[in-house]
Amino acid sequence: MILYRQMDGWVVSQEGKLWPVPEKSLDELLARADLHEYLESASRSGSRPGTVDSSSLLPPIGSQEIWAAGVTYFRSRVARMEESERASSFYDRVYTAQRPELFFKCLPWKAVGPGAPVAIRSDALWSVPEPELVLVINPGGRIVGYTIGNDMSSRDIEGENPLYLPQAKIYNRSCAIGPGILMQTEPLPPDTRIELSIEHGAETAFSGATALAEMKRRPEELAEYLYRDQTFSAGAFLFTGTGIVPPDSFTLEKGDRVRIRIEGIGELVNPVG
Ligand code: DO4
Ligand code: MG
Repeated sequence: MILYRQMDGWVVSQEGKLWPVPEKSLDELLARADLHEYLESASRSGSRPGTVDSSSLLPPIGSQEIWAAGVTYFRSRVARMEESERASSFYDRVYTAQRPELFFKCLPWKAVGPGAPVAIRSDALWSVPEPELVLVINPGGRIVGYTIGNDMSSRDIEGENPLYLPQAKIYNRSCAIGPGILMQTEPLPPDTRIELSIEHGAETAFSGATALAEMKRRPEELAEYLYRDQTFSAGAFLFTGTGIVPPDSFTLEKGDRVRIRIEGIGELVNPVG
């Protein structure tokens, strides 16, 4: 059961059928204690044959803040230790520490949806997309769904000094989410694949894949740390970190196309504008 946000409202898609959700916002939905039962039973009885118009989807979010976890995969630890020679031990230490790295990524209305351009910082020389599983968490701290995210990053700025992380991560159109939210509370299977491909004209400039089993931390653990001593009255979105980093010789260019697939959720495609 996938929840999409179309121009004219929210819709549940299940087994080739669509059910227009009467609630106007994700905030209202995430506030429901019976969310999954409600969507399941209402959509089963009221849905009609149809598919979503994937050319006009909006970012599937309401007023939830977007946060991110970092260095949760070995590949991310290695890449960051390489790019930040003077501060490399920070990344090694956070990878093995009990407390995860969590950082603020984006206000919800700044995230772009499927098909909308993501951007490269004008003062960055080395940029990459970060393909990540994103947890959708309700106000009570429970994971109620999963979507796909692109945590665009400027590697040279972060590598120069870890204190520049917010500038490397937070700028206009640096965050993409979508296409929809897989509504389920059960954990995703560990062999769930995450795939990234970057198209440069007619060529594939980079492609890579990982599996959720490679993630060092459990999604529930990340959600628990995020909600520790912090209230999210509308719920929150939490990126879970990247396990795919292109080689150091690669930098994203305007006109490239970033394609991220997560099994069971779908595909998020964004041009680089
Ligand atoms: O430590 C900096 C950010 C890490 C990150 O965004 C990731 O591992 O995905
Ligand atoms: Mg990231």
